[in-house]
Amino acid sequence: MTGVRCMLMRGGTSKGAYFLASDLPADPAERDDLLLRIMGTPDPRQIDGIGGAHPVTSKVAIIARADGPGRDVDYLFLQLGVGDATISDRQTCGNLLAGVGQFAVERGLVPAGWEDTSVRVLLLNTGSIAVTTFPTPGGRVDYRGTTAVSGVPGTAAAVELEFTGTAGSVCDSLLPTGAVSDDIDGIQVSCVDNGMPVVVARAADFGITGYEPVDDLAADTALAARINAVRTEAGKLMGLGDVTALSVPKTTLVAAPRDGGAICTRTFIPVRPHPSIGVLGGVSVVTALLLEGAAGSELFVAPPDGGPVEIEHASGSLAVGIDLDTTVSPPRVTRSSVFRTARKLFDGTVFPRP
Ligand code: NQM
Repeated sequence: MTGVRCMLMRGGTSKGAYFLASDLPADPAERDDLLLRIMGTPDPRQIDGIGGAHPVTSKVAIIARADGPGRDVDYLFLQLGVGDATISDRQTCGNLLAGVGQFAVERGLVPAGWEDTSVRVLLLNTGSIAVTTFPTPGGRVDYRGTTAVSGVPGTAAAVELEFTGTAGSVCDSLLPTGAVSDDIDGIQVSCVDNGMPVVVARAADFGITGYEPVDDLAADTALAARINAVRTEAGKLMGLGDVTALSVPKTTLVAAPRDGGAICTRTFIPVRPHPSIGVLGGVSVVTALLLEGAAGSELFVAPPDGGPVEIEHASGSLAVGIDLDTTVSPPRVTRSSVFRTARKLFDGTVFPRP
């Protein structure tokens, strides 16, 4: 039986299989079929593959040496379904991005610096560039460190991710419906794409407080149906067409912060509750809430010192550094950054289901 070289990594609060593009078939249909069999999709438990039975652990990163100027590597992200045989390149993933630089160094695509290494990454799904910086003492990747990430036990080495040019990277523009807010089925929503297409709405408008534990939300099938109806309609307004089989847009329901952050969130990917919040998903939510008149913007408490925006979520909080262009009205997020951690879990050969 033929195996495929693969590294399993935790990136931020997600986990995925990382491959060199050259270790996979060049034909996308052949590649996708192979990846579904590697991850164990379709099966709610992914029992015959290495997927973790949740969208945040059913992810693939494919990395290649840069195929053009201005960056070091190219990163293609694929979101695999769990119970459904779907595979989509219509979104990127900022969490798996947290392991891309280290993977590139470990596979010899990029030389390591003596203390830190910065890798310029082209996000092939969206066309934007991110810079990832991580420790490489003595020229070797060191995953150990003291940085904690909500939703991940223990601590590990900090990975800084910096994003530019994310506005409208999946849809055509930052506000793909052309408006700061829209009405869908009597619910005020704001549809934004600052690296991830997200529908933002008030939790109260969906009949929840926005502080519920993830398990309660996961058991609420009426809520899932409501979210699905709204996001399907939003997908059309956002120019994404029929999003039934797509993982975007995500939905984030917001409530007033209650742990000292700027906003409290519960996110659905696309209808299953996220244990925390995605990286670019978080950037897009903050961007929406900075717009006057956006759904839930009145609940947003801006940090007093212009420091990072703390997004409260179901397992803690995510701090997002935001650079604002205040010369335009409303202000625009021009650059964003987050700290994550990542860890190599295994490096070896994976054997796909026949
Ligand atoms: O928004 C989950 C995750 C993500 C995506 C999702 C992400 C991002 O937590 O950049 O990281 O929204 O499906 O990995």
